[in-house]
Amino acid sequence: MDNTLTLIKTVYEINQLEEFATPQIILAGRSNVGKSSLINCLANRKKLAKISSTPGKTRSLNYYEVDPHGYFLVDLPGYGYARCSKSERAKWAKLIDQYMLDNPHIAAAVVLLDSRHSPQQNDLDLISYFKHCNVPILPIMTKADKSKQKDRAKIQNKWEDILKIKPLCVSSKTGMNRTRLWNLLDVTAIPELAEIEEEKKED
Ligand SMILES: Nc1nc2c(ncn2[C@@H]2O[C@H](COP(=O)(O)OP(=O)(O)OP(=O)(O)O)[C@@H](O)[C@H]2O)c(=O)[nH]1
Ligand SMILES: [Mg+2]
Repeated sequence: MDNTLTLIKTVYEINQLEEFATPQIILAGRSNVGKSSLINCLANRKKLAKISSTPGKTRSLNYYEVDPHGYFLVDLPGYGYARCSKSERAKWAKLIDQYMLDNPHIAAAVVLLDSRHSPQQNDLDLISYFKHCNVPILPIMTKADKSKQKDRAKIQNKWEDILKIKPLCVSSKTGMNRTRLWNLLDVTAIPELAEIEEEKKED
């Protein structure tokens, strides 16, 4: 059975944050990298998360519940959006810091990287931030339909050198690696699911 996603909470201000004792996987990445599109692709719905060609569309922390497993995907606001004001950027940073602070329920951060571009400083900064917070990273390369396999492999290797993990290439347009990504998310949020799958194979 396919997982389903339901938006259960949207947070714009620090005082709207609440502690959920539920495993959480963060989705993060530069503005316009394709976070909202990936959520819609995973959900198999066109308009669950708002998509726009204007960068910086998502300005809130969005909690999506994953059924039947019961963990959350948490979409973080895009960063690196040059046209938004300094004070707005500082507000986002504070909201994210507060969300991360003393949150033992974060299982991992999916870091979305554009498969057409070499590693960029703001991607590296985001990765350092999660490392500093002791949050494991799952690198994902987005918009794979927009690049040639050969070019993508070069970028993938560069990331592998830096992260020591090979990013999974996905496309929200074609659905490439959608099921693999769901499996990865499921076992990262609920490690026991990996054991259950193994047992099924042995039976
Ligand atoms: N061809 C192609 N286009 C994509 C893909 N994913 C996203 N896009 C396009 O890229 C643009 C930005 O996508 P969004 O999903 O809104 O990006 P975002 O990361 O949520 O952006 P912010 O909300 O600004 O942080 C839109 O025009 C999408 O249609 C993909 O896999 N393939
Ligand atoms: Mg978005």
